[in-house]
Amino acid sequence: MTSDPSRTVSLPIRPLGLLSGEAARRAVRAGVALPLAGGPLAFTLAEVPVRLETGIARRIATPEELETMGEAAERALVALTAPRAAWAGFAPGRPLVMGVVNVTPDSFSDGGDHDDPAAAIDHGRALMAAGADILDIGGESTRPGAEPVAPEREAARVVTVIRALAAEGAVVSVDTRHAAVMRQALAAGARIVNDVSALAHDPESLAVVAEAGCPVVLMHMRGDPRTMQRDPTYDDVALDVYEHLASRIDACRAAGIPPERIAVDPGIGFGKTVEHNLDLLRHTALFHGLGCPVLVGVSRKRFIAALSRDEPPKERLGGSLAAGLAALDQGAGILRVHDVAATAQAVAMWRALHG
Ligand code: PMM
Repeated sequence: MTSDPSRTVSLPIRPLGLLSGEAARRAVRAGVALPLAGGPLAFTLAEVPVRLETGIARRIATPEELETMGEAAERALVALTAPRAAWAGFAPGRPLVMGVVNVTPDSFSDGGDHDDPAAAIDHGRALMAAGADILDIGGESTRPGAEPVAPEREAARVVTVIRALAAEGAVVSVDTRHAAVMRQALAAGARIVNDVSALAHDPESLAVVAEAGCPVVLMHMRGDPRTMQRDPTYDDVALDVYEHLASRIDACRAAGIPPERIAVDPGIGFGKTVEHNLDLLRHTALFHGLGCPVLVGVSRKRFIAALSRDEPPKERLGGSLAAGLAALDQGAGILRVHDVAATAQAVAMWRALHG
């Protein structure tokens, strides 16, 4: 094969007709399905979208047909089907629960609940006890319209909390767009960087992550939190987000961050309308073509209320679970959530049914 190894496979292939558990294993053995990211799910059909001047054509193909569609499709299939390496020390195959600890006065979901370090540490402990695999600790609200926080202030909010929880054995990710905060958080014991700008906001962030050798979450965001909800438009939201994430994986690779360390996230609610969010969730399986674990954050987000009865954030658990489970049905590997106990229980049930 004469492919350029510095480029991420970007031919998008959307797996359809998903099977799980024993049915998936039998269909793969029978040659009528392909494993999705190594399993436990498998797909029996795929949609291959092609951008034309007149719009997007979508061809439905069987696994057999995909294998005859040329080199780019062949490489995309390898990325879609290959078993994943361990990420952040977690073996693949079991969905992870990432519990949110916002040390902020103004996050939309829990702002002000734990903005003093002692309360945040207690909250982190409670989330670990409730079954969180990872604690995602952030000191800057990225809710729509939020004003940026100076990195020194942000670091001051999170470092004590990270140090305490990491010392107690938590796997901590730091939710930040700022290289200086990443550096201090990693020095305090954070093991993962979670950046809603996919390491594009701060020119030094790629180097910080490359040098630390740590895993990273690349999330898609359109614009910045202050302006992102002002009439977001896309040609095709799933394809545009896919291509953006592919280009950020390329930027990481060029900076010395290998794809095995990367998880990707379509960024639900970040520069998206309700319909964009739904479309992205329906296309979760597409993102496996990037070859990385897929993280999804739907917890308590506004689109849930918009589709229901305009409930406030803390009354959005039902919609959060339904959307999270829909993402698991398409192979999402990590759910970023506020309600850890309920999510861990839902994941246990999902695994018993689909694993
Ligand atoms: N959402 C929020 C903040 N950080 N990070 C990732 N990777 N994915 C998300 O969906 C995400 C995030 C906003 O939610 P919050 O204010 O409740 O933390």
